[in-house]
Amino acid sequence: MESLQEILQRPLSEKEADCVLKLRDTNKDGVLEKKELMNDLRPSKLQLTREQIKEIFLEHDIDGDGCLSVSELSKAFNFMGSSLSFHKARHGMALADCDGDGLISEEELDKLVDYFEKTNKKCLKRVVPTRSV
Ligand SMILES: [Ca+2]
Ligand SMILES: [Ca+2]
Repeated sequence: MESLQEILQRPLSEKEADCVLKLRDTNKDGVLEKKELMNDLRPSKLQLTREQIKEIFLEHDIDGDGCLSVSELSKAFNFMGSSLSFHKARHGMALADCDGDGLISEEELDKLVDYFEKTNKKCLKRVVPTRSV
């Protein structure tokens, strides 16, 4: 699985470019300025609004069925810099999938955003982030 750093080393697909723009374009004018590119994007410093998190999840609906599968979730977590993204995707799925169909629909997405925010806060509490491979 690729990290954001690895993704940025190759040409981006249009979806990925949109996502990067969303993460980087802090003043939302659709143009990436040098100082925006220089922002530290480590997860603990990512200040995403709920709407942004939602949009990023929705943009990872790779097969376009309007729902997020575990593998799509895991890519989204990975994109937002989460470690253990697959584990978190499965955990988030278990928490947010109310009807148990194994997919996150748009109505279920709110719970997933809650989960993402919770796991991100946990990261913040850690004084020294551990990097496990
Ligand atoms: Ca999908
Ligand atoms: Ca569901």
